[in-house]
Amino acid sequence: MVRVLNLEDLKQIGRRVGLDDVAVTGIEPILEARKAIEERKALGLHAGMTFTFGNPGRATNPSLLLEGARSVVVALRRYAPPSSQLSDVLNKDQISPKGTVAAYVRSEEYGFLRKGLEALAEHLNLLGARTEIVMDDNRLADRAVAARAGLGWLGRNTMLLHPKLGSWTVIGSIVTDMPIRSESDRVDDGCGSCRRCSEDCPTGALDEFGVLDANKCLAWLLQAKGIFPREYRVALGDRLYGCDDCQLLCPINDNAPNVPQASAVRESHVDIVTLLDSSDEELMEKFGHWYIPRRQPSYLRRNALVVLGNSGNYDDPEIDRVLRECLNSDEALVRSHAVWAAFRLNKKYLVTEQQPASLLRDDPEGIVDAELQECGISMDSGV
Ligand code: B12
Repeated sequence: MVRVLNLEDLKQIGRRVGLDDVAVTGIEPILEARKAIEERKALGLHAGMTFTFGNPGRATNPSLLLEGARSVVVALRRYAPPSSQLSDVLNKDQISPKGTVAAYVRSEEYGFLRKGLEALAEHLNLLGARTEIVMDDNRLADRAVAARAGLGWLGRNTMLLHPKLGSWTVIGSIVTDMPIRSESDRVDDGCGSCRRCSEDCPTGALDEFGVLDANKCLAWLLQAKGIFPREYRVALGDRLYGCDDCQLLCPINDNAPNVPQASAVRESHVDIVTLLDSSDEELMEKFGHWYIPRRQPSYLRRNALVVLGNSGNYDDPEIDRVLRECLNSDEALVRSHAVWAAFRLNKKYLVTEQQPASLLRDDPEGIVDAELQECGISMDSGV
């Protein structure tokens, strides 16, 4: 016979193991969420992403995650918002270009969340319950289940907004066969008429309430395959991984309590020249915990070159050296973005000094040629 825990017990245990809030919901399918995912997919707003879009029916049906499932325990873990933006900490004339990393990957947040969920699941296991942990993967729409459990509302910026803790949180769940009673109600919308996130989004990806157009979302474009879309390269600014803009000015975060500095803090700003000088192995060792398309390090270089192009850094000889090397890269993806970066930094000479045959080699999709044309660079005349 399984002994049953109540929600207050779970919240208390959660706090001890690093989970800032815990709530419980049932295992019934989340029909509104399924509808939302399917509608957005039909409209192409998912921009080819898989994740929960791969199988919306499964991702919104927690009962499929564990045989005999009765409850879902959903937990939030807070992380520290970015304490400074790159522009606040750098004097561009003095310091080599840096790329900004989103706050949620500046520390081991998903690792801490998983540890907390494992510790909480252990309590349930000791009472005889079976458990399945799920977080940030394709099997469950984390925000939808958290909203149904009463951990917050789904905001205009699509984030789960906790009325006290705000949005700088990551979400994970434990599906269990233990029946847990929960009186938590859904939290009412607190965004009201506020449109800050829509106005602040650098690419206008959040025009409609609670709907993200991933075709325009910089966080997604940094993770998507192919060339970085030309129309969003300038808007990318110095973002190298992720984008925090839709949370940065969200008023719900103004009153959130401070988060103690996490241990195992990682770099918040990555040196772009060092990145571009690194081998494939070094890049994967350092950034392998990021979502990198096809696990190909050339995508890190692609993104770094857009950041470099936006750096406004004209005089440093190191920039010329690294751009020359990228223009000689074996990868057309790297060469084409190096063309753009050189053009944007007013360094066309770096391109025109190249041998056309070398620049245009091994480029089945013609992306280098297309980039040269877009930049108005003719390799024959050098103009
Ligand atoms: C794919 C994905 C992305 C994509 C697309 C994001 C998106 N908005 O869809 C990209 C790469 C752009 C991305 C970016 C980010 N992500 Co992300 N991402 C995911 C992932 C894997 C799936 C999200 C998803 O299902 N999208 C589909 C769309 C349609 O879902 P949605 O916008 O949330 O809409 C839901 C609601 O509208 C709901 N719904 C509609 N009507 C109703 C009605 C009711 C009653 C209910 C209950 C629900 C409901 O249904 C939809 C499906 O759940 C989740 C992890 C997971 N497995 O859930 C993390 C997740 C959403 N990401 C997260 C984070 C931290 C981020 C970033 C902040 C990272 C960064 N700094 O760059 C940004 C934020 C950008 C943003 N505004 O979303 C966190 C969010 C935590 C939170 N507090 O909200 C998650 C939950 C990961 C985690 N486990 O912590 N992400």
